[in-house]
Formats: sequence, C-alpha cells, structure tokens
Amino acid sequence: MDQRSPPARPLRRQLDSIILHFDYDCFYAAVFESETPEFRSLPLAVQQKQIIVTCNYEARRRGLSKLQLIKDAKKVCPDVVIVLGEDLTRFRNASKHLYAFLTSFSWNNRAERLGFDEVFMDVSDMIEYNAGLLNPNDLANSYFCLSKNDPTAGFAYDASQVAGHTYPESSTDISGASPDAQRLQMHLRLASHLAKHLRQQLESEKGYTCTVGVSTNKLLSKLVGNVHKPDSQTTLLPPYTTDDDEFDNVASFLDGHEIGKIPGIGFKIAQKLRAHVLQRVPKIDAGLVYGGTKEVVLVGHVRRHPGIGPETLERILEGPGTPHGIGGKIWGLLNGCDDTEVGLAREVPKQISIEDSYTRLNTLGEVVKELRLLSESLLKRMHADLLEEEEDVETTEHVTATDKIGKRWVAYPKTIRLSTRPRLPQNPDGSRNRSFARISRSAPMPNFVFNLKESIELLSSRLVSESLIPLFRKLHPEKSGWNLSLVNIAATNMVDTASEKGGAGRDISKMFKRQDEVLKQWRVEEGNESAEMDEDGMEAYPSRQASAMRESSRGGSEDVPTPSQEDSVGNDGKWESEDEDAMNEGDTFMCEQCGAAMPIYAMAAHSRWHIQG
Ligand code: TTP
Ligand code: MG
Repeated sequence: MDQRSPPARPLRRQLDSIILHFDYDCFYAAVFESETPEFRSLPLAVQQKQIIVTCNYEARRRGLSKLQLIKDAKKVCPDVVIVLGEDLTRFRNASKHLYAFLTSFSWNNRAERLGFDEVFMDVSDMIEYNAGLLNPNDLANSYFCLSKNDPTAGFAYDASQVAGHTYPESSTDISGASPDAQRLQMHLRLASHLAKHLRQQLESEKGYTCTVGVSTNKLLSKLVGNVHKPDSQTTLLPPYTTDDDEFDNVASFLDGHEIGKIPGIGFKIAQKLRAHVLQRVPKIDAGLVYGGTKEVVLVGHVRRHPGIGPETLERILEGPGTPHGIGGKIWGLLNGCDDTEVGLAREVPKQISIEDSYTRLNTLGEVVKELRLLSESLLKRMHADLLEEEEDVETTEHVTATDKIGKRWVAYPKTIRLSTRPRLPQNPDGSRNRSFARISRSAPMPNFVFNLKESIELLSSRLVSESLIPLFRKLHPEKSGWNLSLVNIAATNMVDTASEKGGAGRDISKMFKRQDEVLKQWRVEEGNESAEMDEDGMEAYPSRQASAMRESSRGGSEDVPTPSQEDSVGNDGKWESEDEDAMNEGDTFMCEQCGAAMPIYAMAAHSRWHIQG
C-alpha cells in the first residue's frame, strides 16, 4: 500500500437507532450501601483478595481508588470500612433486579446487560413515537409518553433543550442542516430526557445512581457516558456527518481516545495499530509481561494515517486467530460505526460456570475434593438461576417432602464442560512463566442433575464420579506430574424451555418425576466431547471476551490482560453480552516486583502503580 495515498473515506454511519448505556456508580459498594444504609456516610471499600475492587465516593473523596492494594488503602484512609466482596451472590442479585427494573421501561425488549453493572437499551421506538407527539410551537411544554396504552404514564419535559451534559459542551448550530440531521438532533434530545427520567427512577425507586451515555450505537453511547461520572449523563451531539471532519462530532470525540480504550480493540490489535502508525515496534514497559504500553497512539492518528483503510487494516491485522473481515470491523470502530444490535432481554444466562484458582493442585485426591466443591456451587447456581416458581403447584400427594414443590426448570444446559489450566514447568533459573492456556473437555450433562428430589450433595457427588472424573482423566491421562492453577466447570449449551419449539415452558422436573427416558431427546450424542482450543492454545471463552469488553469502561479494553482480549471484537465481530461467570474469575497472580497477590484484572493497574512509583 502506498504510504502517501490518502486515507480511505470514512464509512456511512447508521443513524436510525438511539441507544442508552447505563453504568451503575461504584456498583459493588452501592450494593452494600443499599443493604446497610449507614455505610453511605462512611468511606466504604469492597475487598477481593488483596485489593479494593471498588469503593464508594466518600472513600474516593478521601483518596482511595479502585484497584488499590488493601494495605495502601489503609495507609491513605485508616478509618476505611472494608467489606468482603468475594461472594458475588449479592451483586448478581442486585444486577438482575436493576436490569429487570430498567427492562420494564422498554417497549421493544431490547435491553442487554454487559457484566453486572452495565446495561444497553435500544430506545429508538420510544423516541420515534414521542418525536411524533411533539408540538413544534411549544417544545418547552412537552410530555413524554412511557406507554402507548396509558397516556398518564409519562413525564413533562422541555424538548427545546438537551438534558444533562453534552459532548461537545456547546452545541453546533445545525439549523441549516439537512432534515435528517435535524431529526437526529431532536431524537437525541428526547433520549437525553428519557435517560434523565430513568436515572431519577432508578435512584428514587431502587436507591442506585448511575451514569448514562446517549448516542446512536453501543460503541458511542458507552464511550460518551464516561465523559461525566458519577451520577451524570452525556449526550453525543450532532452533527454526525462523515463528509467533513470539522463538522463531525463523532470523529472529533473518538479521535482523542487512545486506540486501546476503544471497546473491541484489545491489546494485540492495539499494538499492531501502534506499530503501523509509529513504523516501529511499540515499546512495552520493560519487565512487565502484561504491562501496558507507554506509547500513546490516538484513534485520530490511525484514522488519518496515509493509506489506511479497511484493506490495509486487514493486511496489518491478519494473523492466526484473527477473523476474516477484521480490517473492515476495526475501520468501522475507528469511524464510530458499530452496527451490533442491543440484544433482547434475556432471563437465563447463556452458561453457568464456576471456577477456583490454586497455588498447587497436583494430586487426584485433592482434585476430587475441589471438583465436589465446584459441583455443589454449580448445582446451587443452576437452582438459583434456572428454576422458577411454578404457577400451577401440584398437590402434595404426588410429591415427597424433599421435593421442591412448585419449582420448574426454565432452561437446562445440555453440556457439562471441565477446564483446567496447567502450570508450566519451571525455567532453569527457577522462575516460572505465567500461562493462561486452558484446556477443556465437554460431555453431555447427565439427566440426574435435574432431579429436584435428591440433595445437591448427592447429585454433585454423582456428577463428579460419573462425569467430571472421566473428563479429568481425558484431560490429564497421567496419574501425576501435573500441577493445576485453575479448575473450571461449566454448564453450557443452554436450552431455554420458554423459547423452545412447541413448549411454553416445558417442565423438566415434572417430566423427570414421570419418566427419565423422556429426557433422552435433549441428550447430546455421545462422542460430542471436544477439546475446545483456539489457535493460541487458549480456550475460546465468550465470557472472557466479554470480560475484556466490560473492562473497557474502566479504562479501555486492553487494560485487562484477559487471555482472549486480543480478539475482543470476537470471531463474529459482535459485542458479547457478558455471561455472569466472567465475573467469577478468582485467579490469583503474584506481582513479580513486590510479590503481592491479586486477581488477574488487577495486574495491569498494579503494574502501572509500580511504574508511577
Ligand atoms: P466499574 O463500573 O469499573 O466500577 P464501579 O461501578 O465500582 O465504579 P464507577 O463509579 O467508576 O463506575 O466496575 C463495576 C464493578 O465491578 C465494581 O463495583 C466492582 C467490580 N470490579 C471487579 O470485579 N474488578 C475490577 O477490576 C473492577 C475495576 C471492578
Ligand atoms: Mg460502574
């Protein structure tokens, strides 16, 4: 490619949708505050392993920050109140509850969770409808209808102004612009009022504050929300034209972002883009395997680089594991184009997985013990997430005392997967390289796990002996010589009974009572087991990609050294809404410089902390 040739023309943006992005403020701390309101006035920090994963704003006022080591936090603020946040149940429940609340406002049911504390909502239909109700002669006294059927459900607002902050701070005069541009401006304005109303509702009804971004797609709404935090909102104002950079607020907004901060651009892709722009290998902080780069290359630098365009990007980025068409996708992101839809509100998770990490796990006896614990947790999670109260409760004559009367499976996983992460052997100098490579095997989920008459202890012990140990033997045929740093078990391949063909909520447990045979139809055929490895020897975990995506709200997708972050655009280029298990990562890593142990997501921030002295 001729380096002197001009960059390719930017893409046309799709401007028909209006998307809101919600990020709850200090989420984990807010959950504790909602349980114990006295915490609100105290500096409160939530601890996982040796670090503070988040803290409330009182604590932040006193100098604490996210991802700080506990010992440092105590030095900065000796009267900090520390609560343990390793059990994720309360966060999961709060997240579901708030999500259900936000979803209840949606007309099209397009509301998607990303992690525990972010939600995207596609409100295009509500905005379109309300734009149709406007009286152009009296915009200041408008009324926003929250229901087409109930005209009393809604709120009064001033449609002549945007609610909350905007990017840029003052609006451009677009009175002479095309009707499309003016329509977009009005739609975004309406959306800003809806966002404000939803934020107020969330606070008054549920006691949570949040930060919202308002724009036309997921990428832009997520990024623009970060401009004013906390308890705030920002609308990315038009013009959104791509004809002239000077009049393109999207370009000027994105251009100032470091490329690694763009959701969907992970570490590997970011490094390749930096190398292309700088014409040399970008420096990585010396001595840090997962350190960030010192080089700052902005979206604008890449976007305006001579000769750049989808084809050049395809050529630069191609390589093992990179999906075909990556150049077009990244070119789209750099130009603010993201056509991924906000997913339909989902009640059941795509998969449930439980894992734990170990400093040493090298005997079968210990493995069995750990598998038991993990299986029990898995089954408990399956009960919590996949069972619902039955409306037509059966009479007790058919059920025993131990039966959970009135519960039914709303979804069931067809597959059980076991993954492990073996430690690499020591180097000759006694050091050991970290490895993120997982290996895994899957098998059909045995039917007995759906039996609600048996105790979880008994079922998990059967699951271990009948499914997990055989899978383990396939993964590790040698009796000894291995040492595992992580074990994960997952219930995957989820079938939603409500969406199943012909079944408005088929009830597995009832059928189980009648006839185990019936369940055969859902069995995955034997021989379906597989070792799921991608080309880097890493298992392709959608949840891990999602975890990389969600981290971007904390400072960019590449900040998080998750194994698959380099592919965070994903093989299909879609944003993955997060599976809950992405939050289950309990891995502990040692800092090579100070020996502190911390979860993987804290490593990047911790390394930077060293660098800053
Ligand atoms: P964030 O949205 O990054 O943080 P936050 O909601 O606590 O604070 P902010 O007001 O800045 O949005 O993350 C959401 C939750 O995820 C957070 O409350 C705790 C948890 N978390 C982790 O588990 N690991 C991490 O590395 C970080 C940063 C957060
Ligand atoms: Mg948050």
